[in-house]
Amino acid sequence: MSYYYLLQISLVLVLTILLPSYCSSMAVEVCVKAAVGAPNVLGDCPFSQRVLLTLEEKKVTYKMHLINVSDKPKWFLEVNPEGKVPVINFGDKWIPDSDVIVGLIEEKYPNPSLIAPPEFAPVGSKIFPTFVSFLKSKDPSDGTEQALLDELKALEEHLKAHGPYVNGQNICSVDMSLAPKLYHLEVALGHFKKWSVPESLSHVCNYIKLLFERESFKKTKAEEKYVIAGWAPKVNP
Ligand SMILES: N[C@@H](CCC(=O)N[C@@H](CS)C(=O)NCC(=O)O)C(=O)O
Repeated sequence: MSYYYLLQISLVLVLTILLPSYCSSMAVEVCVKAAVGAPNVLGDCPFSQRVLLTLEEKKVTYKMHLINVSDKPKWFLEVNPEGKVPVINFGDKWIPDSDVIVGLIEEKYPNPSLIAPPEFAPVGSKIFPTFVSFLKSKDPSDGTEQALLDELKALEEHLKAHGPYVNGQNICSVDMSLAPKLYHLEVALGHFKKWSVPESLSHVCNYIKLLFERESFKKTKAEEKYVIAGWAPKVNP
């Protein structure tokens, strides 16, 4: 066997087997929020959980950095001057914004696909802001509760027609975004207002149950006490 033949074989081996397996073994790194008052515990950021959920559902190996957002480490601010979590690193630079991040995860790890039809992208998108207004409201007659109920009813109608998930039988990117927000809604409104999603919205209740039962969700959620601690200063400033 000639020297050049051996060299060629080695090159092919490196390019087709060793290099790809080395690259795929390099874990994706992701910075997420640490719990309020517990910097070594996963915190209550719904945007961070959305990214973690997406990685979990796609079975991507990742290394998590917990960031104490009230005392951000110097290295974190150097790589991400805006200082918000989540940020992700696929091997070269840190990328912020959960919308951008989940789009990139989908591109790099297309299986299983979490892509939803574009017309489903806005489903449930006003639930989080209406929940926050209702949570902060001190005036029971200011319409914030009704505004939230209207958004939940719209989700109910969507799920009735297309459920059990937003895009049918399989979970999709819209569910990844909504699940952590519905968790905050349940925990914070339950705690601060003794309020819960009406049982008459049966498709929404079933949807919430399905989402919260998923292993990916259980693994990436913040403990209830940290969700409450996170909202407390906003509810009673
Ligand atoms: N639009 C951003 C929002 C991210 C965001 O607001 N993160 C919060 C935590 S939930 C944060 O980093 N807060 C700390 C700060 O703003 O200093 C996304 O979707 O990633």
